[in-house]
Amino acid sequence: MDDCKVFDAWIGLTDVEYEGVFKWTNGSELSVLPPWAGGMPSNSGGNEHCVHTAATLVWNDIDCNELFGYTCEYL
Ligand SMILES: [Ca+2]
Repeated sequence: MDDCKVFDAWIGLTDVEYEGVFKWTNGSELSVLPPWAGGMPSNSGGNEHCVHTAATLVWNDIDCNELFGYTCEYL
């Protein structure tokens, strides 16, 4: 494979239940210090309740209806 690109991807983190309280979609608490992008989470427009990684691997909250790839946890 000669092209391995980093792209936006959902990571399964959301604050849809309580604004500003981010949890994993399996209900577990966030136990790490999030590597937020500068100024994030912003809840821009009051409608950014899902978190994705940006190209530089920092995290950003954004509208849950955006179309991105996703990241899976390997168990
Ligand atoms: Ca944001």
